[in-house]
Amino acid sequence: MSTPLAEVERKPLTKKELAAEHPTWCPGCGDFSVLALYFKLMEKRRIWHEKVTTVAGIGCSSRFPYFVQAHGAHFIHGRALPFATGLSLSRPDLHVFVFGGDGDAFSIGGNHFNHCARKNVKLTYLVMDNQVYGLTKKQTSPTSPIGFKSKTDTWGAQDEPVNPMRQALTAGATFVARTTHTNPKHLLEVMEQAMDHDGFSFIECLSECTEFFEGAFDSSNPRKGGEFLEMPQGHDVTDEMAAYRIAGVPFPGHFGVFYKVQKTTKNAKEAEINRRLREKVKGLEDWQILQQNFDRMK
Ligand SMILES: Cc1ncc(C[n+]2csc(CCOP(=O)(O)OP(=O)(O)O)c2C)c(N)n1
Ligand code: SF4
Ligand SMILES: [Mg+2]
Repeated sequence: MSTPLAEVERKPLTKKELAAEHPTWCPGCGDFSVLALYFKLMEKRRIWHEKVTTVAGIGCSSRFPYFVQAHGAHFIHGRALPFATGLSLSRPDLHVFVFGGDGDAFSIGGNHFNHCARKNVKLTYLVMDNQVYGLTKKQTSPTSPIGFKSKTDTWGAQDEPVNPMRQALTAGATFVARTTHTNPKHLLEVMEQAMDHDGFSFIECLSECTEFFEGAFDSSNPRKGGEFLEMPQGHDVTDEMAAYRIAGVPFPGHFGVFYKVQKTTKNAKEAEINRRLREKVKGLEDWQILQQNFDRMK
């Protein structure tokens, strides 16, 4: 049997070939690191231009697809996941990556997050959590800690923040992990594992906003005197209750894969429905199937 062309002739894409316009993020923004590791992942896993699919909502972090020289969409604030769901269901040959911020994911897009997770749509959602609204210049976000002073809480935030790990677990996500922009090796490993997961994979990546919340994650960064804690020894990634408990460890908490189980994806269920329906209309052209539907509606 001959080797497929793609394997013999194509070299992995380089960063130069994948980079589009120069990122407009502020110097030192954590989002640079996520982009660099995304390029590394494409190179390492030999994902070609026509297979790279980067979707985002609105926010500094959501500018991501602009900076990738491949297919992608900068969609509506909080609506990246419904868009990506359609893409994932209709193009099983692609792995869809979705990037966004904490506001995009847990405020305006909170509803979509829960439903995409429970439906187990096959895609990877990486939230660049800076615990603030960066693009709109420092409002309290759903993950801002109590006491954080912003333009919307000049006296300091008072509301209990969302815990992204617990939110994802409760919503029914089948892969839940946490990493940080200051640990590139860890970030790449987690992204790779998420990509290999057959289902909805969620990553919270701490990504510092140097402009509006400088030093927010120093306590998780050994280079700044903090501590990077991996998952507790012997943690069973299929134990949901254990994952939930670990997610409750006070900030900066643990990093790694909290939870990973295999469940039937929305993609597989839809494919099965399509297969069964196709059986019923076997031998008919697409236009004849449409005609039948119209006739039924008369
Ligand atoms: C429907 C809608 N509502 C509000 C906005 C204004 N807006 C743009 S980005 C943003 C929040 C950005 O915060 P986050 O998602 O955390 O991303 P970051 O900029 O921090 O990366 C808001 C409120 C908008 N663009 N569209
Ligand atoms: S405002 Fe914050 S999140 Fe936005 S680019 Fe600047 S450092 Fe990054
Ligand atoms: Mg943010």
